[in-house]
Amino acid sequence: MLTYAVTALWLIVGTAAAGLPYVKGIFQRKVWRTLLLWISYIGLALALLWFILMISQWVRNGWWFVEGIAKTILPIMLIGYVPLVLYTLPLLRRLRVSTADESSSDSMITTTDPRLLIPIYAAALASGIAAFHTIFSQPTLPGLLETVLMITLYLFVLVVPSFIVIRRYQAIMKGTFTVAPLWKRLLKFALAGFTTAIIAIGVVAVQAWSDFHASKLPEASDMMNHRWLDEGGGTPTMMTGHQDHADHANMVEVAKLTGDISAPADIHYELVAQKREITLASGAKIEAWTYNGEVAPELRARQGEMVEVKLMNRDIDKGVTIHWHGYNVPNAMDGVPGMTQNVVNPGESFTYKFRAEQAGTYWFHSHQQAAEQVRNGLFGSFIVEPSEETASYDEEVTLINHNWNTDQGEKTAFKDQDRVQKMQVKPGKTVLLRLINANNQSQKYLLQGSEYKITSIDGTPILQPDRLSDQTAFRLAAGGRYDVTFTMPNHPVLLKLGDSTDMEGPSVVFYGNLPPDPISFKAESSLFDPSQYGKPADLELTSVTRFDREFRMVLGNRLGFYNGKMNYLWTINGEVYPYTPTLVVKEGEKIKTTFINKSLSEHPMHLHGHQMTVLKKNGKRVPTPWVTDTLNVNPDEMYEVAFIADNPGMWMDHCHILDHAAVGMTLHLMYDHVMPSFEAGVRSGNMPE
Ligand SMILES: [Cu+2]
Repeated sequence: MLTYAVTALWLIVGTAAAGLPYVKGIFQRKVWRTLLLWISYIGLALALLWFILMISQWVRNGWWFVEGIAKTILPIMLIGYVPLVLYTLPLLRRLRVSTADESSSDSMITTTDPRLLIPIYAAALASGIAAFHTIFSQPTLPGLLETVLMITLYLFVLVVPSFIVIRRYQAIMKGTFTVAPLWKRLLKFALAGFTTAIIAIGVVAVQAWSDFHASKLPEASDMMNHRWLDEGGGTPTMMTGHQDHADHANMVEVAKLTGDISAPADIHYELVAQKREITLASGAKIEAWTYNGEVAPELRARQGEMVEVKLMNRDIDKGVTIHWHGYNVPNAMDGVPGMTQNVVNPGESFTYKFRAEQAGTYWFHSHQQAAEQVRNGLFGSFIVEPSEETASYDEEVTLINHNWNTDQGEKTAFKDQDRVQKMQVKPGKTVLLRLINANNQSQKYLLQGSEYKITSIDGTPILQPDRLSDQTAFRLAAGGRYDVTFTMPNHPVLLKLGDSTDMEGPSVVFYGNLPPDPISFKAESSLFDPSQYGKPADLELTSVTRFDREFRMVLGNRLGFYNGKMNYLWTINGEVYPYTPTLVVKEGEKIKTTFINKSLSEHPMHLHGHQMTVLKKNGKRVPTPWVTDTLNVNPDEMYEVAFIADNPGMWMDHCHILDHAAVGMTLHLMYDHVMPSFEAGVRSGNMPE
């Protein structure tokens, strides 16, 4: 907003200044020049404010939030503003107090001085560029080439107005200048503005044209970016120097990374992907894509069991897979088409088999064209009971929420329940709620009528969880899970999705004898913060002082093309997949990743096959590090997380707002001794994003 206002101000100043030599009358001149000077002061003050805001963001959030702007926009702003301060403002000040004969040629020379006018146009254009880039295209990790190119294009656009100003000045100096009638002057001015705009549009169009062509996805790819292998500053890997790493011994293919599945299955499920019309509790209908014709079927296993799930595809045209979200299965069972398997087309099947090592609340979903398929319903819950029954609960409820496209518009529901659900629970009983957010954005939950505890985050138990008051709301990342327990009191307990003031969201009423009517919610007074909750767990990664590799993922946004379509792009390190870097690690290493969100949206960052331990938030150590597989990173936030590279393979690391991943907000983690087995793209029909 600030930069847009500054741009507008300089355009006004520029227009008014161009008319300076033609103002008639001593009084009018005085007013005109005074106004000009003051508007210029305001413009300069606002530009200064922009600069101060940038510095303060640097101080508050860190260098990575301003690095792109500082390297590209700041030089342009300086080119625009330094001459303005050095020449234009002193000239304007002198003009205002000038007592010279107003009709003299001296005055004419001063008011048409290029040093008066060109810096104003330069400031206007610089501010305009700053405004555009702040919202539509934040530069991220720019190279010297990008900076030089931007400055060159900027100077190029300034050529036309500068040329006109200089020519008029030369005519005056030579004495060949004549004052043309007003309409002629206005026409000339408009023409000059028009030409400048055409040149600016031309520059943007040429860039867009080349972006459009460069954005087309390859027909086939092994999903690695061989031109940007990021080794995180660690020791050389087998992939260093981009050598053909297949030459080495001890290489292993993704398809072979199944883990030991020779033992017979302890539990077997069959899931048939199929289209089915589903009716929500409210009567709204969905043309759903389902597993087994159900909304969010639940698969259960006991820790230690060998789980076998046969996936069949009846009629999902583009094919399906199953990805076990948050579950660290061996790579070949991860369900990413084109990376860990081929997509399961109609009439085909694929059997997943893995040992259920982790207990807790998880979910599964298709990873083929995930933005569309998950939205349409290809997901379910996956619950693993601990091998040793330590459960301290009597009742257990899985609540998986999703946003449906129905014939009556968008509806949020727990499974197919988009209204109030009522559940009877005997007072004194302990209730475990397994909450899973299968929605495409973070969600707020309110539990009122009882104190409660959050006993587990993303499947990992919290050590000695504190009691939370029923005025505390909590928020789950897209794809995240919390286990919540409470003891049933003598009065009803209410759970609600969404804001307390909005009664639209689905809710659950737990009651002993009679359900209350009507139900109401109080506004919450605080929001749960996992970074200071319970007792700090004794986690291996919290005491590590030196990591083997450190990666940086700067999350940004820019307007651009993805696969030939104009989109608002969500970028990692300034790029969209397949141009995002491939992170390379060696088995056994300890890895740190820093997420820096300088974009305008939250991004739930999800790493496949590993759990991340959150170490720092905004540069400060968190009091209670916690383990997660889906970390919501809000705008202006910075998190440091760590993981152990203990699950060889190729793994996706992406934003779980699946629409963001679909336009490129994804990259891949590659173990250096692993070779791809599959290909993605239209040739194979494997569409993982
Ligand atoms: Cu995102």
